[in-house]
Amino acid sequence: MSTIEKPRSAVLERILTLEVVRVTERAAVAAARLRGRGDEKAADQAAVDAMRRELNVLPIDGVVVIGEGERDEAPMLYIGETVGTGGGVKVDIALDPLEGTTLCAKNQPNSLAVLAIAERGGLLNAPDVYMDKIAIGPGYPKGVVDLDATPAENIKALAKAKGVAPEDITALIMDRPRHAALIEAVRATGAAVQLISDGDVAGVIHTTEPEETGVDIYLGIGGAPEGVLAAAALRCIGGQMQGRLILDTEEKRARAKRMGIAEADKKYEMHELASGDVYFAATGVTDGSLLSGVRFGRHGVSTETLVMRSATRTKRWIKAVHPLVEKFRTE
Ligand code: VTB
Ligand code: MG
Ligand code: MG
Repeated sequence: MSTIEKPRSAVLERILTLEVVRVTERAAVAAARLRGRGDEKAADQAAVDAMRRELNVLPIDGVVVIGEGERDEAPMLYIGETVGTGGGVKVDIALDPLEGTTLCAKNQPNSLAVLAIAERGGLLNAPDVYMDKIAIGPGYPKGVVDLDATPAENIKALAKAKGVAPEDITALIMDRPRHAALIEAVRATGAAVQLISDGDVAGVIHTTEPEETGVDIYLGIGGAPEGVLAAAALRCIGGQMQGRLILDTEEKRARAKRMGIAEADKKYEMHELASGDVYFAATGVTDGSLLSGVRFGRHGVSTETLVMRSATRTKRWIKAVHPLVEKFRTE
């Protein structure tokens, strides 16, 4: 019943699933060593360095189009940085070596090492600004919710499509003062609001397994890089998502324009955020509802990774045990 959206792409065919997994595994282990130390920057830097090293041994001609950190001066894998050994397939890369730096620093659930790889041109070159997002899981009629509808309209439409009362809907929203009106509007419908402190890539993915997570819809404003990464994930799993960049200053509009964004208030559909054949991988750093975190055990380091591909909709959960702990040491 699930339709394959596009014939298998010859371009990405040669990128082995396991190679993508290695990249997020390395970043996750590096960050996990600094879990719970209260030092977000150090954990982020460790993840960035590990991811860069691992990306650079992949047989790809890669360009980073979504990095992260501009906004909070976090260490970056720079937008425009070329990665890989070169000469291989031409791909665009979106990454967040440590998504949820604060979660990692506090050793709280759902920090992830995240990577998406697409055919050249397949990922929106978004600046590191905020993005307004809406996402739901698979199985709903197209357009049942919309970024331009009110929260009440969206909750009611979703409840109707699900065949339940608005009271039976749960919306996941980041706990921020900027969401006060949104939270109030959702609660006014009778729906439940689940607040998260950080981590909206995981947040969006939560909508795809409502039976497991209890989450039906993701709403609110988070990072634009995380929006593109979340869209890449949903392309692989199914579901619906829209996003709109928040370009609320002249400086941001100019920056977006330089990155090729002509229409400042455009509402992006999921397929415009991430198109063509896309790989998505996430390894758990801290324990979470999607993935277990890294374990430093007596017999080695254990990791858990979800890796998926949009062309085939294959999802793989790769649990790995790495007895050779030395390989994770930074050179
Ligand atoms: C957002 C969100 C991320 O950080 O970027 C958030 O997309 C930062 O938001 O998932 P604030 O500026 O309001 O703190 C995360 O939650 C974690 O990187
Ligand atoms: Mg980051
Ligand atoms: Mg992030």
